[in-house]
Amino acid sequence: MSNDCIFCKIIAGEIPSTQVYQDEQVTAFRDINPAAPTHILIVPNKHIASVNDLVPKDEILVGHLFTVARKIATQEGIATSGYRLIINHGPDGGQEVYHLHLHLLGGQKMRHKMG
Ligand code: DGP
Repeated sequence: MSNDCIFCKIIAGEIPSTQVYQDEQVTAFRDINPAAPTHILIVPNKHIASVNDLVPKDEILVGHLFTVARKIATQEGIATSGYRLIINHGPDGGQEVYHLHLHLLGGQKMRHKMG
């Protein structure tokens, strides 16, 4: 846990969130500023600042983020209609919170392909 990380505090329950899933490796909660009817952030429970901080031993954890995303998409009823998974990295990628997170967006047709 990083003491000055907002997502670490959410994972620990020190800051409230609308949690939709948690297991030993990851936590998922609704984005405070949703960009789509379903907008959920899936985050590793251990503090990893960004994609650049991943090491080979994190590969199973990163794969788990995706299988949890698929599970939550089913729970949310958007698995068939479709959804978008996004990881922003660094200033040009638009990363605002430096705790690795996978955005799960759905419930509407996404307007932009990229950029
Ligand atoms: P990114 O730009 O990829 O770093 O996305 C960060 C997201 O985190 C952004 O969509 C808003 C969300 N967010 C920031 N602070 C909080 C918070 O305190 N609670 C929740 N639920 N979401 C937050």
